[in-house]
Amino acid sequence: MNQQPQSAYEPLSEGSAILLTKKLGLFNETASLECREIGDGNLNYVFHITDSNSRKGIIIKQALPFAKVIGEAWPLTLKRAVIEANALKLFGKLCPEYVPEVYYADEELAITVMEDLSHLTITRTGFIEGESYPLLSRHIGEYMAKTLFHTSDFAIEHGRKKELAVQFSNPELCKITESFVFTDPFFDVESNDFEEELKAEVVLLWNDSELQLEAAKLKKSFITEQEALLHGDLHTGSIFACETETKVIDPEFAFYGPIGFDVGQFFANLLFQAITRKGKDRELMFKHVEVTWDVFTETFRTLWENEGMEAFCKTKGYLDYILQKILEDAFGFAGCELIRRTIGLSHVKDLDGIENTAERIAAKKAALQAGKILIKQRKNKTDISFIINTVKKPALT
Ligand code: SR1
Repeated sequence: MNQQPQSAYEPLSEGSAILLTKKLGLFNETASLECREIGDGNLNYVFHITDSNSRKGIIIKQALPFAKVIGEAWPLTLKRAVIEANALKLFGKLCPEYVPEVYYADEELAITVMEDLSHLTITRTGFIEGESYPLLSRHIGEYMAKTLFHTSDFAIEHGRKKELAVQFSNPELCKITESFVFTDPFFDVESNDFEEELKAEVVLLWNDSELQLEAAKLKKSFITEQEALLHGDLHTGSIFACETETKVIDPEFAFYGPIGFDVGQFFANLLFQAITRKGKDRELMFKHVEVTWDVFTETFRTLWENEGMEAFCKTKGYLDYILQKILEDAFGFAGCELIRRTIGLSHVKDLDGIENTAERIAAKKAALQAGKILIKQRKNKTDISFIINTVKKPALT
C-alpha cells in the first residue's frame, strides 16, 4: 500500500505562535509575550508578537494552503513561503536598508519569522489617509535598481543566474498573475468584477483587437523573459513606509521575469492615487513617478558602469537600449495593472473605497483609459512624462 508522507504543516494559532517563539529563543526568558493575528487572511496568517516588558516585537508570517480571495477550494502551494523567505534574504543582502530582516524560516510549517515593522504603515493605507511619503520614490527607485541589476545577467555569472532562476521557479504564483493580470480582464469571463456603470467601457475593451494584441505581447514577455529576480507583486500594499523609512515586504510572487514588471506595477499603484487626488496632492504622485524613474536609471547606470560583468556592458548604446526597453515594458505592464485592479480580480482600495458612486465610476473610467493608452502606445516612448500624461492630459497622449 502506498503511504503518503505525513506533513508537519498545521496552521498556527496565537497560542502556538507564542510557543514557537519561546522554542526559538527569540526573546529572553523574562519576556511577557502577547500575540495578535493581524493578516488580512487572504493568503497568509500574520502574527505580531510583542514583549510587553521590552516593547520589542517580531512578525511570524505563515502561508495558508489556499487563496481565500479566490475561494478556499483554490489550493495554493506552501512552497511560496520558501520563495518569500529566500527572496527576502537575497534582496536583504543587496539592499538591507529597504528589506525586513529574516530571523528564521521553516519550510514545513511554511513560516518566516522577521523584523517587526509595526512602527511603519502600509503605503496604500497611508496614501488613502492623505500621507505622501516624501522619500518613497527615492527609496523604491534605488531598491529596484539594486535588486534587479544585481540579479541580472549584467551583474552575475551566467551559471549562478541560471541556478537562481531554477531556485525561484514559481509556476503557481506566476499563473495567478498570468490569469488575473494578463488574461481575464481582456475577456468576458467570470473572475472579472466591475460595476454595471462600467459595462459599456468594459465591453469596448473586450472588443478592442489592438489592445488584445498588445496585451498578448506583454503576457508573452512576462512568461518568457528571465531578465532579473523580480519582487513580482510590487504594489503599494507590499510596501511599509513612514516619512523617513521604507521597507518592501511580501515577495512571495518572486520569480525571474522582465525588469519592467516591478517598475510598471509600482508606477500603476502611484497612478491610482494620482487619479483619486486633486491639485497639489495629485502633483505629488506625479512627482513620485518621475523621481522613481530618475533614481532607478541613475542607480542602474552607476551599477552598470562600475560593476557590469557582461561583455557588452561597454558597448556604446547598449545601456540606453536596455533602459528604453525597461521603460516601454513598464508602461505596458502598468497599463495591465491599472485595468486589472479596476475590472478584474483583486481590486485596490484607492478606487473601491471612494464612497460617492459618480466619483468612483469616474475614477475607474480614468484608470481604464490610462491603462488602454499605456498598453497600446507604449512603443518608442522615451520619456517618463508619457505615463504621467496618460492621467494628467489623456487627450494629448
Ligand atoms: C490570489 S492573490 C490576488 C492578488 O493578490 C496579490 O497581491 C497579487 O497581486 C495577486 O494577483
